[in-house]
Amino acid sequence: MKLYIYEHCPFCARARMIFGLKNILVEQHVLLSDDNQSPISMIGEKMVPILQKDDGSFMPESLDIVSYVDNNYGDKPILTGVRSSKITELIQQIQQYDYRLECPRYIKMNLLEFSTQNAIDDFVTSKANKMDSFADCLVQSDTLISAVSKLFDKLELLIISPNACNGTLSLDDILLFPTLRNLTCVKDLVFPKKIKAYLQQMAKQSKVDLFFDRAI
Ligand SMILES: N[C@@H](CCC(=O)N[C@@H](CS)C(=O)NCC(=O)O)C(=O)O
Repeated sequence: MKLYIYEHCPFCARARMIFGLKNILVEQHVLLSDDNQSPISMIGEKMVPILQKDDGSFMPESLDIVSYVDNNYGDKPILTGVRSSKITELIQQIQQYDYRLECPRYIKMNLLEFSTQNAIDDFVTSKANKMDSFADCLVQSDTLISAVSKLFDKLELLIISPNACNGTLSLDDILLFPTLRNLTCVKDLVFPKKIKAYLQQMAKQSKVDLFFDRAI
């Protein structure tokens, strides 16, 4: 199987996780951010992740990919744990702030999808009407970091184990880890102890890298 992704894409991280967690080999291919043609030729629109199955057909939508792999590969499904509405709520609250912290940083981190100037320009243009300018977002960093930190204090109390946020792997891990992982690109954001241990353990288990080493 082959997975088409962007390195920064949290939806792609969801799909990557299930392969890593189940120890299933998948070839990962990073598309350039301005490559419209490849995804359109596969699924009819510009969107990643895209899974190319063994039979050559293409599957979009991160959660469909997760469910397909979990139910059809390996001994048995692993996302069996019960979900927590408190985790869902906190993810939604973090997502009010994270995009503005991350987007201006992504383009400076030598990610493969941004390896040409045109790919960077295309990304910046695509966000221009949807959010504050990247320069304005960077100015807001301290305020945004402070808001995320307050939510981290609440999340810290909810993490039951570094191996699975609710104690047993569940869809919550597939949703929570990518959200936290992307925030590791923010240098001045402090991760409380349990959240950091969760990030590090989940990165190891799922084989999805963190951004601490290139945080800005
Ligand atoms: N519902 C989709 C959302 C995927 C998505 O929004 N991917 C973004 C990248 S993070 C994308 O491909 N956007 C189109 C673009 O980059 O132009 C999923 O869960 O897979």
